[in-house]
Amino acid sequence: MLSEVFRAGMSAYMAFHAGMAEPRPSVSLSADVLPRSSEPTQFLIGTHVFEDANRNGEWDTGEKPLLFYNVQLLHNGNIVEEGSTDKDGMKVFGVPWDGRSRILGYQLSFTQSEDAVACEYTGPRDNQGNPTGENYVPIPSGRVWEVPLDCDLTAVNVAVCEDVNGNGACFDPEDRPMDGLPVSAYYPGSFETPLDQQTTSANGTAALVSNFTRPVVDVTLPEHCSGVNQIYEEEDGTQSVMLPVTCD
Ligand SMILES: [Ca+2]
Ligand SMILES: [Ca+2]
Repeated sequence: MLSEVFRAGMSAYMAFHAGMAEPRPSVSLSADVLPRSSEPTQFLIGTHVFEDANRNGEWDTGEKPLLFYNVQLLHNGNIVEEGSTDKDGMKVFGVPWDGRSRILGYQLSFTQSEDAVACEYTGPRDNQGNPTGENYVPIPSGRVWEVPLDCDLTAVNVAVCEDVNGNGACFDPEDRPMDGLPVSAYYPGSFETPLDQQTTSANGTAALVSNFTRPVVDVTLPEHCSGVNQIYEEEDGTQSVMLPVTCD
């Protein structure tokens, strides 16, 4: 797939760094392009990392962005800039550009941290089985590489109740499930952008998904209520958070 923005001299590749115990993809991208426009003064290179739930290698509406994955921009092997994927699973860098010359020698390196769930790359590969750089979308004065991953996302089940019988647990017949409460999962220490956000249902529960193994769960309670949550990990790895609440 070629966009009108590029007319010649383009090559791109991605490569997994193999040999890891678990499939935590590291993807490197390289752009070598000859853009046509003479107006822009920078060229944008980025990644869009997402959960490819249906494993078709493409982003489909509703497929979850994967946040807080580290992306490095390298030029001739040296790190120029780095940052994390945002709420849309995107990290885009601007590189200097005179609007005419080729963009050469840039790479994007993408890694997941130790506490990220295991994922498998589902995008296009070359005949050696390595991910290729064919999977990108052109944007004005730039391109964004799609990084589709099929991940073993962590499920977090949340239950919130007014603990009427005061035994520190929900699900007793007299307890009152609390519905309509916002619940969010956060990457520890990053409380501005939730990994997932839901609202408790009529039975006081919500199911969150996370691309990290130990998300922080936040429940917004009514002002006159308070509670201390209890976290359980079930045998299948599912995490459950029970929040028995006392209200004035
Ligand atoms: Ca898909
Ligand atoms: Ca109770």
